[in-house]
Amino acid sequence: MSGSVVAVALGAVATGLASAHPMSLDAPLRQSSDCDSNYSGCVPVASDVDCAGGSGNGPEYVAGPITVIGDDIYELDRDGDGTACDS
Ligand SMILES: [Ca+2]
Repeated sequence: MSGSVVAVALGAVATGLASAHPMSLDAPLRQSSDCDSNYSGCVPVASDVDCAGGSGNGPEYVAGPITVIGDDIYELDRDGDGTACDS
């Protein structure tokens, strides 16, 4: 139970940051409206993305493993080894 509480709290923080900062900062997010440039492969651009099959609450999900090539803005790489959704 405490794990899901932490996940919800992290999601709330991420949502707050996303709404406080428009996407037109200097982050390279304008290449496509479909895939997030912080990850190899195609991670959706959404208010939050979680690993498919995990305990995340979405609204978008992605199946790993995925390599983090920028900032892990969706906190998909929980163990910090550079590969997201690998466990
Ligand atoms: Ca990892």
